[in-house]
Amino acid sequence: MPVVTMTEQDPRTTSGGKGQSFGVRRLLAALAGLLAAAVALGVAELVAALVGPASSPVVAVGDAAITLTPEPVKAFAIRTFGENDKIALIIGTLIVIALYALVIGLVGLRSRRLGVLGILVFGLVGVVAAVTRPAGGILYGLPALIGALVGAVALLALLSPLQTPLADEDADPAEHAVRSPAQHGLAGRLRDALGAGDRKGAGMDRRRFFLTSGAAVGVAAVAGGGGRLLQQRFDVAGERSDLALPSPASPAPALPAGADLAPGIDGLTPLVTRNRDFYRVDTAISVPQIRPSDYKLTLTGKFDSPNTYTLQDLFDRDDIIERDITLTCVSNEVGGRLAGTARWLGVPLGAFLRENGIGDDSDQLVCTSQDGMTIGAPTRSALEVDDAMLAFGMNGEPLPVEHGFPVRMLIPGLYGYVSACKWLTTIDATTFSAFDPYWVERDWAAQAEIKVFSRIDTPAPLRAFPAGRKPIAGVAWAQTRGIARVEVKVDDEDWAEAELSPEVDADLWRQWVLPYDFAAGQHDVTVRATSSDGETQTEERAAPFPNGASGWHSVRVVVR
Ligand SMILES: Nc1nc2c(c(=O)[nH]1)N[C@H]1C(S)=C(S)[C@@H](COP(=O)(O)O)O[C@H]1N2
Ligand SMILES: [Mo]
Repeated sequence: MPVVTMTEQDPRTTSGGKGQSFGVRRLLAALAGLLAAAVALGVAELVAALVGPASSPVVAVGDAAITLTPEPVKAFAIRTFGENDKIALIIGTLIVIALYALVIGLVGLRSRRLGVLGILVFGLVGVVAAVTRPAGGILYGLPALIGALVGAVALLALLSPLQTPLADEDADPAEHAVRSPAQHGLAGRLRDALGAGDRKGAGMDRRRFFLTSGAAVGVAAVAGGGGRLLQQRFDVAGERSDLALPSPASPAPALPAGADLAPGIDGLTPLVTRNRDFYRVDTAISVPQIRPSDYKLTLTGKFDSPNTYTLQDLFDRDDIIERDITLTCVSNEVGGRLAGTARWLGVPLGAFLRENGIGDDSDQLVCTSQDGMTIGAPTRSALEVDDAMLAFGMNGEPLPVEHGFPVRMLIPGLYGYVSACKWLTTIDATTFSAFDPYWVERDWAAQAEIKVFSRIDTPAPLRAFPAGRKPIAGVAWAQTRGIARVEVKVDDEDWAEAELSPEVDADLWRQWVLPYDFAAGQHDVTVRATSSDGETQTEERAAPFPNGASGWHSVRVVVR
Protein backbone atom coordinates (compact mmCIF):
# COMPACT_ATOMS: atom_id res chain seq x y z
CA MET A 1 0.00 0.00 0.00
CA PRO A 2 1.44 3.37 -0.99
CA VAL A 3 2.07 5.92 1.67
CA VAL A 4 0.05 9.10 1.18
CA THR A 5 0.13 12.43 2.92
CA MET A 6 -3.01 13.99 4.26
CA THR A 7 -3.05 17.11 2.18
CA GLU A 8 -2.27 15.52 -1.08
CA GLN A 9 -4.29 12.41 -1.30
CA ASP A 10 -6.71 12.05 1.57
CA PRO A 11 -9.96 11.80 -0.37
CA ARG A 12 -11.85 13.23 2.57
CA THR A 13 -10.29 16.60 2.09
CA THR A 14 -8.69 17.00 -1.29
CA SER A 15 -8.77 15.40 -4.63
CA GLY A 16 -8.41 16.15 -8.29
CA GLY A 17 -10.91 16.92 -11.01
CA LYS A 18 -10.91 20.46 -12.32
CA GLY A 19 -14.21 20.53 -14.10
CA GLN A 20 -16.51 18.76 -11.71
CA SER A 21 -15.95 21.05 -8.74
CA PHE A 22 -15.32 24.27 -10.52
CA GLY A 23 -18.94 25.28 -9.98
CA VAL A 24 -18.86 24.28 -6.35
CA ARG A 25 -15.70 26.18 -5.81
CA ARG A 26 -17.14 29.29 -7.35
CA LEU A 27 -20.27 28.93 -5.25
CA LEU A 28 -18.14 28.70 -2.12
CA ALA A 29 -15.95 31.58 -3.24
CA ALA A 30 -19.03 33.76 -3.66
CA LEU A 31 -20.11 32.68 -0.19
CA ALA A 32 -16.64 33.60 1.07
CA GLY A 33 -17.13 37.10 -0.34
CA LEU A 34 -20.49 37.40 1.37
CA LEU A 35 -19.10 36.22 4.71
CA ALA A 36 -16.10 38.52 4.46
CA ALA A 37 -18.48 41.45 3.88
CA ALA A 38 -20.54 40.34 6.88
CA VAL A 39 -17.40 40.29 9.00
CA ALA A 40 -16.42 43.74 7.71
CA LEU A 41 -19.87 45.18 8.48
CA GLY A 42 -20.05 43.50 11.88
CA VAL A 43 -16.63 44.75 12.95
CA ALA A 44 -17.51 48.21 11.62
CA GLU A 45 -20.61 48.28 13.84
CA LEU A 46 -18.48 47.38 16.84
CA VAL A 47 -15.93 50.10 16.13
CA ALA A 48 -18.79 52.54 15.45
CA ALA A 49 -20.02 51.93 18.97
CA LEU A 50 -16.69 53.24 20.24
CA VAL A 51 -16.32 56.11 17.79
CA GLY A 52 -19.61 57.94 18.09
CA PRO A 53 -23.30 58.13 17.22
CA ALA A 54 -24.20 57.49 13.60
CA SER A 55 -20.65 56.57 12.60
CA SER A 56 -21.82 53.21 11.26
CA PRO A 57 -20.75 53.01 7.61
CA VAL A 58 -24.06 51.44 6.55
CA VAL A 59 -25.84 54.47 7.91
CA ALA A 60 -23.26 56.79 6.38
CA VAL A 61 -23.52 55.14 2.95
CA GLY A 62 -27.32 55.22 3.16
CA ASP A 63 -27.15 58.91 4.07
CA ALA A 64 -24.83 59.61 1.19
CA ALA A 65 -27.21 57.70 -1.08
CA ILE A 66 -30.07 59.97 0.05
CA THR A 67 -27.97 63.05 -0.60
CA LEU A 68 -26.97 61.84 -4.06
CA THR A 69 -30.33 60.41 -5.11
CA PRO A 70 -32.02 62.52 -7.79
CA GLU A 71 -35.26 64.20 -6.65
CA PRO A 72 -37.64 62.14 -8.84
CA VAL A 73 -36.25 58.90 -7.36
CA LYS A 74 -36.56 60.31 -3.86
CA ALA A 75 -40.13 61.37 -4.58
CA PHE A 76 -40.81 57.87 -5.90
CA ALA A 77 -39.37 56.38 -2.70
CA ILE A 78 -41.51 58.60 -0.47
CA ARG A 79 -44.58 57.74 -2.57
CA THR A 80 -43.88 54.01 -2.64
CA PHE A 81 -42.47 53.31 0.80
CA GLY A 82 -43.92 56.28 2.69
CA GLU A 83 -42.51 56.39 6.18
CA ASN A 84 -40.70 53.11 5.52
CA ASP A 85 -38.51 54.82 2.94
CA LYS A 86 -35.48 54.57 5.22
CA ILE A 87 -35.95 50.88 5.94
CA ALA A 88 -36.27 50.35 2.19
CA LEU A 89 -33.06 52.28 1.68
CA ILE A 90 -31.13 50.28 4.28
CA ILE A 91 -32.39 47.02 2.77
CA GLY A 92 -31.46 48.30 -0.70
CA THR A 93 -27.98 49.27 0.54
CA LEU A 94 -27.51 45.82 2.06
CA ILE A 95 -28.62 44.12 -1.17
CA VAL A 96 -26.13 46.15 -3.19
CA ILE A 97 -23.39 45.28 -0.68
CA ALA A 98 -24.33 41.59 -0.85
CA LEU A 99 -24.16 41.52 -4.66
CA TYR A 100 -20.84 43.31 -4.61
CA ALA A 101 -19.53 40.86 -2.00
CA LEU A 102 -20.52 37.84 -4.11
CA VAL A 103 -18.51 39.28 -6.98
CA ILE A 104 -15.56 40.02 -4.71
CA GLY A 105 -15.54 36.37 -3.65
CA LEU A 106 -15.47 35.19 -7.26
CA VAL A 107 -12.80 37.69 -8.21
CA GLY A 108 -10.80 36.68 -5.14
CA LEU A 109 -10.79 33.09 -6.30
CA ARG A 110 -8.91 34.12 -9.43
CA SER A 111 -6.74 36.74 -7.80
CA ARG A 112 -6.55 37.17 -4.09
CA ARG A 113 -4.94 40.53 -4.59
CA LEU A 114 -7.92 41.80 -6.59
CA GLY A 115 -10.30 40.35 -4.03
CA VAL A 116 -8.57 42.19 -1.21
CA LEU A 117 -8.50 45.33 -3.32
CA GLY A 118 -12.25 44.95 -3.84
CA ILE A 119 -12.85 44.84 -0.09
CA LEU A 120 -10.60 47.84 0.47
CA VAL A 121 -12.47 49.84 -2.19
CA PHE A 122 -15.68 48.88 -0.43
CA GLY A 123 -14.13 50.15 2.81
CA LEU A 124 -13.00 53.34 1.16
CA VAL A 125 -16.57 54.11 0.06
CA GLY A 126 -17.60 53.69 3.70
CA VAL A 127 -14.75 55.88 4.94
CA VAL A 128 -15.52 58.69 2.49
CA ALA A 129 -19.25 58.54 3.24
CA ALA A 130 -18.62 58.64 7.00
CA VAL A 131 -16.01 61.40 7.18
CA THR A 132 -18.02 63.67 4.88
CA ARG A 133 -21.07 63.41 7.12
CA PRO A 134 -21.75 66.79 8.66
CA ALA A 135 -21.73 65.33 12.16
CA GLY A 136 -18.68 63.22 11.43
CA GLY A 137 -15.00 63.92 11.60
CA ILE A 138 -11.87 62.09 10.62
CA LEU A 139 -12.51 59.48 13.34
CA TYR A 140 -15.76 58.55 11.64
CA GLY A 141 -13.66 56.82 8.99
CA LEU A 142 -12.36 54.29 11.51
CA PRO A 143 -15.30 51.85 11.53
CA ALA A 144 -15.21 51.33 7.77
CA LEU A 145 -11.41 51.25 7.69
CA ILE A 146 -10.99 48.67 10.44
CA GLY A 147 -14.00 46.73 9.18
CA ALA A 148 -12.49 46.53 5.70
CA LEU A 149 -9.09 45.43 6.98
CA VAL A 150 -10.59 42.64 9.09
CA GLY A 151 -12.90 41.79 6.18
CA ALA A 152 -9.87 41.42 3.88
CA VAL A 153 -8.21 39.05 6.34
CA ALA A 154 -11.46 37.08 6.54
CA LEU A 155 -11.62 36.87 2.75
CA LEU A 156 -8.09 35.47 2.54
CA ALA A 157 -8.79 32.99 5.32
CA LEU A 158 -11.96 31.82 3.57
CA LEU A 159 -10.44 31.60 0.10
CA SER A 160 -7.39 29.70 1.16
CA PRO A 161 -9.15 26.34 1.80
CA LEU A 162 -10.70 26.66 -1.66
CA GLN A 163 -7.28 26.84 -3.24
CA THR A 164 -5.46 23.94 -1.69
CA PRO A 165 -2.73 22.98 -4.15
CA LEU A 166 -3.71 19.93 -6.19
CA ALA A 167 -1.63 16.81 -6.12
CA ASP A 168 -2.86 15.85 -9.52
CA GLU A 169 -4.30 18.59 -11.70
CA ASP A 170 -5.30 16.14 -14.39
CA ALA A 171 -7.52 13.73 -12.62
CA ASP A 172 -8.70 10.68 -14.38
CA PRO A 173 -11.49 11.72 -16.75
CA ALA A 174 -13.12 8.36 -16.08
CA GLU A 175 -14.10 9.72 -12.69
CA HIS A 176 -16.53 12.04 -14.39
CA ALA A 177 -18.20 9.20 -16.16
CA VAL A 178 -19.11 7.36 -13.01
CA ARG A 179 -20.85 10.32 -11.41
CA SER A 180 -24.57 10.05 -11.21
CA PRO A 181 -26.61 12.77 -12.96
CA ALA A 182 -27.75 14.12 -9.62
CA GLN A 183 -24.20 14.84 -8.72
CA HIS A 184 -23.90 17.13 -11.69
CA GLY A 185 -26.92 19.16 -10.67
CA LEU A 186 -27.09 21.81 -7.99
CA ALA A 187 -28.09 19.27 -5.36
CA GLY A 188 -25.13 17.15 -6.22
CA ARG A 189 -22.87 20.12 -6.07
CA LEU A 190 -24.20 21.18 -2.73
CA ARG A 191 -23.73 17.64 -1.50
CA ASP A 192 -20.24 17.79 -2.90
CA ALA A 193 -19.63 21.03 -1.10
CA LEU A 194 -20.84 19.63 2.15
CA GLY A 195 -18.67 16.61 1.58
CA ALA A 196 -21.61 14.26 1.77
CA GLY A 197 -21.75 12.98 -1.78
CA ASP A 198 -18.88 12.20 -4.01
CA ARG A 199 -15.81 12.23 -1.88
CA LYS A 200 -13.79 13.67 -4.71
CA GLY A 201 -13.65 17.47 -4.38
CA ALA A 202 -11.29 19.62 -6.36
CA GLY A 203 -8.33 21.16 -4.72
CA MET A 204 -10.21 22.31 -1.71
CA ASP A 205 -10.30 21.62 1.93
CA ARG A 206 -14.00 21.73 2.60
CA ARG A 207 -13.70 20.98 6.23
CA ARG A 208 -11.42 23.92 6.77
CA PHE A 209 -13.65 26.11 4.63
CA PHE A 210 -16.69 25.35 6.72
CA LEU A 211 -14.85 25.74 9.98
CA THR A 212 -13.56 29.12 8.83
CA SER A 213 -17.05 30.05 7.63
CA GLY A 214 -18.47 29.19 11.00
CA ALA A 215 -15.89 31.39 12.66
CA ALA A 216 -16.69 34.22 10.22
CA VAL A 217 -20.41 33.97 10.94
CA GLY A 218 -19.62 34.04 14.65
CA VAL A 219 -17.39 37.10 14.40
CA ALA A 220 -19.91 38.93 12.21
CA ALA A 221 -22.82 38.16 14.51
CA VAL A 222 -21.07 38.90 17.79
CA ALA A 223 -19.33 42.06 16.57
CA GLY A 224 -22.39 43.30 14.67
CA GLY A 225 -24.93 42.45 17.35
CA GLY A 226 -22.67 43.65 20.15
CA GLY A 227 -21.91 46.82 18.23
CA ARG A 228 -25.59 47.61 17.72
CA LEU A 229 -26.27 46.98 21.40
CA LEU A 230 -23.38 49.18 22.50
CA GLN A 231 -24.53 51.92 20.14
CA GLN A 232 -27.65 52.23 22.24
CA ARG A 233 -25.56 54.12 24.75
CA PHE A 234 -25.85 57.10 22.37
CA ASP A 235 -29.65 57.11 22.69
CA VAL A 236 -31.05 60.12 24.49
CA ALA A 237 -34.47 58.61 25.19
CA GLY A 238 -33.66 58.45 28.90
CA GLU A 239 -32.48 62.05 29.14
CA ARG A 240 -35.51 63.10 27.16
CA SER A 241 -38.00 61.50 29.50
CA ASP A 242 -36.21 62.93 32.54
CA LEU A 243 -36.57 66.44 31.18
CA ALA A 244 -39.12 68.73 32.84
CA LEU A 245 -40.64 71.29 30.48
CA PRO A 246 -41.21 74.87 31.66
CA SER A 247 -44.76 76.12 31.79
CA PRO A 248 -45.89 78.70 29.27
CA ALA A 249 -46.33 82.36 30.09
CA SER A 250 -48.97 82.28 27.38
CA PRO A 251 -50.87 78.96 27.31
CA ALA A 252 -52.75 77.73 24.24
CA PRO A 253 -56.33 79.00 24.07
CA ALA A 254 -58.66 76.39 25.55
CA LEU A 255 -60.46 74.29 22.95
CA PRO A 256 -64.20 75.01 22.97
CA ALA A 257 -66.53 72.15 23.88
CA GLY A 258 -67.14 69.97 20.83
CA ALA A 259 -64.03 71.31 19.13
CA ASP A 260 -63.11 67.84 17.91
CA LEU A 261 -65.70 66.24 15.63
CA ALA A 262 -63.73 63.01 15.27
CA PRO A 263 -65.21 61.09 18.24
CA GLY A 264 -68.62 61.06 16.52
CA ILE A 265 -67.43 60.21 13.02
CA ASP A 266 -65.75 56.99 12.03
CA GLY A 267 -62.60 57.54 9.98
CA LEU A 268 -62.31 61.30 10.56
CA THR A 269 -58.84 62.61 11.46
CA PRO A 270 -58.68 63.72 15.12
CA LEU A 271 -58.23 67.45 15.73
CA VAL A 272 -54.94 66.89 17.55
CA THR A 273 -52.53 64.26 16.25
CA ARG A 274 -50.91 62.00 18.82
CA ASN A 275 -47.11 62.21 18.77
CA ARG A 276 -46.76 58.62 17.71
CA ASP A 277 -49.17 59.17 14.81
CA PHE A 278 -47.54 62.39 13.65
CA TYR A 279 -46.12 62.12 10.12
CA ARG A 280 -42.37 62.21 9.83
CA VAL A 281 -40.33 63.47 6.89
CA ASP A 282 -36.58 63.93 7.03
CA THR A 283 -33.35 62.72 5.51
CA ALA A 284 -31.96 61.25 8.75
CA ILE A 285 -31.37 57.50 8.58
CA SER A 286 -30.17 57.49 12.11
CA VAL A 287 -31.98 60.11 14.10
CA PRO A 288 -29.65 62.72 15.63
CA GLN A 289 -29.23 62.06 19.35
CA ILE A 290 -28.52 65.31 21.17
CA ARG A 291 -28.06 65.29 24.93
CA PRO A 292 -29.99 68.15 26.55
CA SER A 293 -26.88 69.10 28.55
CA ASP A 294 -24.80 69.28 25.33
CA TYR A 295 -27.33 71.30 23.39
CA LYS A 296 -26.26 74.68 22.03
CA LEU A 297 -28.08 77.04 19.72
CA THR A 298 -25.68 79.35 17.90
CA LEU A 299 -26.61 82.49 15.98
CA THR A 300 -24.38 83.66 13.15
CA GLY A 301 -24.45 86.19 10.33
CA LYS A 302 -26.39 89.42 10.31
CA PHE A 303 -27.06 89.82 14.04
CA ASP A 304 -25.80 92.87 15.99
CA SER A 305 -25.37 91.05 19.29
CA PRO A 306 -25.77 87.31 18.77
CA ASN A 307 -25.80 85.06 21.82
CA THR A 308 -25.36 81.34 22.17
CA TYR A 309 -28.09 79.48 24.05
CA THR A 310 -28.23 76.32 26.09
CA LEU A 311 -31.48 74.44 26.43
CA GLN A 312 -31.75 75.76 29.99
CA ASP A 313 -31.40 79.34 28.70
CA LEU A 314 -34.41 78.73 26.48
CA PHE A 315 -36.40 77.01 29.24
CA ASP A 316 -35.67 79.86 31.68
CA ARG A 317 -37.22 82.56 29.52
CA ASP A 318 -40.35 84.31 30.74
CA ASP A 319 -42.03 84.63 27.35
CA ILE A 320 -42.71 80.97 26.55
CA ILE A 321 -45.78 80.33 24.42
CA GLU A 322 -47.94 77.29 23.80
CA ARG A 323 -49.90 77.04 20.54
CA ASP A 324 -51.90 74.57 18.47
CA ILE A 325 -50.40 74.53 14.99
CA THR A 326 -50.88 72.33 11.93
CA LEU A 327 -47.65 71.40 10.14
CA THR A 328 -47.62 70.26 6.51
CA CYS A 329 -45.09 68.78 4.12
CA VAL A 330 -44.59 70.15 0.62
CA SER A 331 -44.45 66.54 -0.62
CA ASN A 332 -48.05 66.00 0.44
CA GLU A 333 -50.10 64.89 -2.57
CA VAL A 334 -53.72 65.85 -3.18
CA GLY A 335 -55.61 63.80 -0.58
CA GLY A 336 -52.32 63.04 1.20
CA ARG A 337 -51.64 62.56 4.89
CA LEU A 338 -48.32 64.33 5.39
CA ALA A 339 -49.82 66.79 7.85
CA GLY A 340 -50.44 66.82 11.56
CA THR A 341 -51.55 69.10 14.37
CA ALA A 342 -49.92 69.35 17.77
CA ARG A 343 -49.82 71.61 20.81
CA TRP A 344 -46.34 73.10 20.64
CA LEU A 345 -44.40 74.81 23.41
CA GLY A 346 -41.48 77.13 22.78
CA VAL A 347 -39.86 80.55 22.54
CA PRO A 348 -41.53 83.18 20.34
CA LEU A 349 -39.24 83.48 17.36
CA GLY A 350 -39.73 87.15 16.47
CA ALA A 351 -38.89 88.42 19.97
CA PHE A 352 -35.92 86.08 20.14
CA LEU A 353 -34.47 87.31 16.83
CA ARG A 354 -34.99 91.00 17.67
CA GLU A 355 -33.34 90.56 21.04
CA ASN A 356 -30.21 89.40 19.23
CA GLY A 357 -30.29 92.43 16.95
CA ILE A 358 -31.23 90.82 13.67
CA GLY A 359 -30.19 93.05 10.77
CA ASP A 360 -32.61 94.63 8.28
CA ASP A 361 -30.38 93.37 5.50
CA SER A 362 -31.16 89.69 6.16
CA ASP A 363 -34.01 88.22 4.13
CA GLN A 364 -33.25 84.54 4.74
CA LEU A 365 -32.61 82.61 7.93
CA VAL A 366 -30.61 79.49 7.23
CA CYS A 367 -31.22 76.92 9.94
CA THR A 368 -28.76 74.07 10.28
CA SER A 369 -29.52 70.87 12.10
CA GLN A 370 -27.13 68.66 14.00
CA ASP A 371 -27.02 66.28 11.02
CA GLY A 372 -26.17 69.04 8.58
CA MET A 373 -29.57 69.64 6.99
CA THR A 374 -30.03 73.28 5.96
CA ILE A 375 -33.48 74.84 5.83
CA GLY A 376 -34.00 78.41 4.69
CA ALA A 377 -36.91 80.48 5.95
CA PRO A 378 -37.84 84.04 5.02
CA THR A 379 -36.63 86.36 7.80
CA ARG A 380 -39.79 88.40 7.48
CA SER A 381 -42.04 85.43 8.23
CA ALA A 382 -39.85 84.47 11.18
CA LEU A 383 -40.22 88.00 12.55
CA GLU A 384 -43.83 88.66 11.71
CA VAL A 385 -45.83 85.44 11.67
CA ASP A 386 -47.73 85.14 14.93
CA ASP A 387 -46.82 82.02 16.86
CA ALA A 388 -43.62 81.28 14.95
CA MET A 389 -41.43 79.62 17.57
CA LEU A 390 -38.39 77.66 18.61
CA ALA A 391 -40.31 74.65 19.84
CA PHE A 392 -39.16 72.21 22.51
CA GLY A 393 -42.50 70.75 23.60
CA MET A 394 -45.04 68.74 21.61
CA ASN A 395 -48.38 67.70 23.08
CA GLY A 396 -47.15 68.05 26.65
CA GLU A 397 -43.86 66.17 26.18
CA PRO A 398 -40.37 67.18 25.14
CA LEU A 399 -40.15 66.91 21.32
CA PRO A 400 -39.90 63.25 20.36
CA VAL A 401 -36.40 62.44 19.12
CA GLU A 402 -37.73 61.87 15.56
CA HIS A 403 -39.46 65.24 15.61
CA GLY A 404 -36.37 67.28 16.41
CA PHE A 405 -35.38 66.83 20.06
CA PRO A 406 -34.47 69.02 21.77
CA VAL A 407 -35.33 72.09 19.64
CA ARG A 408 -36.91 72.72 16.25
CA MET A 409 -38.30 75.73 14.44
CA LEU A 410 -41.93 76.23 13.43
CA ILE A 411 -43.38 78.99 11.28
CA PRO A 412 -47.11 78.59 10.65
CA GLY A 413 -48.08 79.02 7.02
CA LEU A 414 -44.85 77.70 5.54
CA TYR A 415 -44.19 74.11 4.48
CA GLY A 416 -41.83 72.18 6.75
CA TYR A 417 -38.95 72.20 4.27
CA VAL A 418 -38.73 76.02 4.45
CA SER A 419 -39.42 76.51 8.13
CA ALA A 420 -39.50 73.54 10.44
CA CYS A 421 -35.82 72.63 10.95
CA LYS A 422 -35.51 69.77 13.44
CA TRP A 423 -32.47 69.17 15.71
CA LEU A 424 -31.78 72.88 15.22
CA THR A 425 -28.26 73.97 16.15
CA THR A 426 -27.50 77.13 14.15
CA ILE A 427 -29.48 80.06 12.80
CA ASP A 428 -27.59 82.09 10.23
CA ALA A 429 -29.13 85.44 9.31
CA THR A 430 -28.26 85.77 5.64
CA THR A 431 -29.90 86.41 2.27
CA PHE A 432 -31.58 84.34 -0.41
CA SER A 433 -28.99 85.45 -2.94
CA ALA A 434 -26.11 84.38 -0.70
CA PHE A 435 -27.13 80.81 0.04
CA ASP A 436 -29.23 77.95 -1.35
CA PRO A 437 -30.24 75.48 1.36
CA TYR A 438 -30.56 71.73 0.81
CA TRP A 439 -33.96 71.52 -0.92
CA VAL A 440 -33.40 74.64 -2.98
CA GLU A 441 -30.18 73.13 -4.31
CA ARG A 442 -32.45 70.33 -5.45
CA ASP A 443 -34.67 72.80 -7.29
CA TRP A 444 -37.57 73.05 -4.85
CA ALA A 445 -38.90 76.59 -4.51
CA ALA A 446 -36.86 78.82 -2.18
CA GLN A 447 -40.08 80.19 -0.71
CA ALA A 448 -43.31 78.28 -0.42
CA GLU A 449 -46.47 79.17 1.43
CA ILE A 450 -48.87 76.40 2.31
CA LYS A 451 -51.66 76.16 -0.26
CA VAL A 452 -55.35 75.96 0.67
CA PHE A 453 -56.03 72.28 1.06
CA SER A 454 -58.93 69.96 1.83
CA ARG A 455 -59.12 66.21 2.08
CA ILE A 456 -61.88 63.61 2.28
CA ASP A 457 -61.18 61.15 5.10
CA THR A 458 -64.46 59.24 4.92
CA PRO A 459 -66.06 57.44 3.11
CA ALA A 460 -62.96 55.59 2.01
CA PRO A 461 -62.59 55.06 -1.72
CA LEU A 462 -63.94 51.83 -3.23
CA ARG A 463 -64.86 50.20 0.08
CA ALA A 464 -68.51 49.33 -0.39
CA PHE A 465 -71.05 50.47 2.21
CA PRO A 466 -74.85 50.16 2.38
CA ALA A 467 -77.11 52.83 0.88
CA GLY A 468 -78.51 55.45 3.24
CA ARG A 469 -77.31 58.43 5.24
CA LYS A 470 -73.62 58.61 5.92
CA PRO A 471 -71.32 61.51 6.84
CA ILE A 472 -68.81 62.73 4.31
CA ALA A 473 -66.01 64.22 6.39
CA GLY A 474 -62.40 65.31 6.39
CA VAL A 475 -60.02 68.15 7.22
CA ALA A 476 -59.05 71.40 5.54
CA TRP A 477 -56.28 73.91 6.22
CA ALA A 478 -54.92 77.29 5.19
CA GLN A 479 -52.47 78.17 7.95
CA THR A 480 -52.25 81.82 9.11
CA ARG A 481 -55.40 82.61 7.15
CA GLY A 482 -57.85 80.05 8.45
CA ILE A 483 -60.61 78.13 6.70
CA ALA A 484 -63.91 79.93 6.08
CA ARG A 485 -65.83 77.37 4.03
CA VAL A 486 -65.68 73.79 2.79
CA GLU A 487 -67.95 72.60 0.00
CA VAL A 488 -68.69 69.09 -1.18
CA LYS A 489 -70.02 67.91 -4.51
CA VAL A 490 -71.39 64.44 -5.25
CA ASP A 491 -71.31 63.51 -8.94
CA ASP A 492 -72.72 66.46 -10.89
CA GLU A 493 -74.89 67.87 -8.15
CA ASP A 494 -74.41 71.41 -6.84
CA TRP A 495 -71.74 72.19 -4.27
CA ALA A 496 -73.13 71.77 -0.75
CA GLU A 497 -71.61 73.55 2.22
CA ALA A 498 -70.21 71.31 4.96
CA GLU A 499 -70.39 72.01 8.68
CA LEU A 500 -67.01 73.03 10.15
CA SER A 501 -65.47 72.27 13.53
CA PRO A 502 -65.34 75.43 15.69
CA GLU A 503 -62.65 77.88 14.62
CA VAL A 504 -59.87 77.63 17.23
CA ASP A 505 -56.95 79.37 15.57
CA ALA A 506 -56.09 80.30 12.01
CA ASP A 507 -53.01 78.07 12.20
CA LEU A 508 -55.09 75.01 13.01
CA TRP A 509 -56.80 72.83 10.47
CA ARG A 510 -60.57 72.47 10.65
CA GLN A 511 -62.60 69.33 10.39
CA TRP A 512 -65.65 69.40 8.18
CA VAL A 513 -68.66 67.11 7.84
CA LEU A 514 -71.64 66.78 5.51
CA PRO A 515 -74.22 64.05 6.12
CA TYR A 516 -75.38 62.69 2.77
CA ASP A 517 -78.06 60.26 1.57
CA PHE A 518 -76.23 57.81 -0.64
CA ALA A 519 -78.18 55.85 -3.27
CA ALA A 520 -76.84 52.50 -4.47
CA GLY A 521 -74.19 52.68 -7.18
CA GLN A 522 -70.88 54.41 -7.66
CA HIS A 523 -70.43 58.08 -6.83
CA ASP A 524 -67.64 60.60 -7.14
CA VAL A 525 -67.27 62.81 -4.10
CA THR A 526 -65.21 66.00 -4.45
CA VAL A 527 -64.20 68.63 -1.90
CA ARG A 528 -62.88 72.18 -2.05
CA ALA A 529 -62.08 74.72 0.66
CA THR A 530 -62.04 78.50 0.84
CA SER A 531 -59.69 80.42 3.11
CA SER A 532 -60.84 83.22 5.40
CA ASP A 533 -59.29 85.75 3.05
CA GLY A 534 -61.48 84.45 0.24
CA GLU A 535 -59.23 82.19 -1.80
CA THR A 536 -61.05 79.11 -3.06
CA GLN A 537 -58.85 76.11 -3.59
CA THR A 538 -57.91 75.83 -7.24
CA GLU A 539 -59.08 72.87 -9.30
CA GLU A 540 -55.87 73.01 -11.28
CA ARG A 541 -53.79 69.95 -10.53
CA ALA A 542 -50.15 70.42 -9.64
CA ALA A 543 -47.65 67.87 -8.40
CA PRO A 544 -45.85 68.60 -5.10
CA PHE A 545 -42.69 69.63 -6.93
CA PRO A 546 -41.59 72.44 -6.77
CA ASN A 547 -43.84 74.32 -4.31
CA GLY A 548 -46.69 72.08 -3.18
CA ALA A 549 -49.57 70.12 -4.73
CA SER A 550 -52.85 71.70 -5.75
CA GLY A 551 -56.17 70.41 -7.05
CA TRP A 552 -59.44 69.13 -5.63
CA HIS A 553 -59.47 65.85 -3.78
CA SER A 554 -62.00 63.43 -5.18
CA VAL A 555 -62.85 59.86 -4.22
CA ARG A 556 -65.01 57.24 -5.91
CA VAL A 557 -67.28 55.52 -3.43
CA VAL A 558 -69.23 52.30 -3.89
CA VAL A 559 -72.71 52.00 -2.36
CA ARG A 560 -74.48 48.65 -2.16
N1 LIG B 1 -33.09 68.47 10.29
C1 LIG B 1 -34.13 68.30 9.48
N2 LIG B 1 -35.23 69.04 9.68
C2 LIG B 1 -36.31 68.89 8.88
C3 LIG B 1 -36.29 67.99 7.80
C4 LIG B 1 -35.10 67.21 7.60
O1 LIG B 1 -35.01 66.38 6.68
N3 LIG B 1 -34.05 67.40 8.47
N4 LIG B 1 -37.39 67.85 6.99
C5 LIG B 1 -38.32 68.96 6.95
C6 LIG B 1 -39.57 68.62 6.30
S1 LIG B 1 -39.52 68.39 4.61
C7 LIG B 1 -40.76 68.58 6.97
S2 LIG B 1 -42.21 68.41 6.16
C8 LIG B 1 -40.80 68.65 8.44
C9 LIG B 1 -41.47 67.44 9.01
O2 LIG B 1 -41.48 67.46 10.40
P1 LIG B 1 -41.95 66.17 11.19
O3 LIG B 1 -41.10 65.03 10.72
O4 LIG B 1 -41.81 66.48 12.63
O5 LIG B 1 -43.39 65.94 10.81
O6 LIG B 1 -39.50 68.73 9.01
C10 LIG B 1 -38.61 69.55 8.31
N5 LIG B 1 -37.42 69.65 9.10
MO1 LIG C 1 -41.60 68.36 3.92
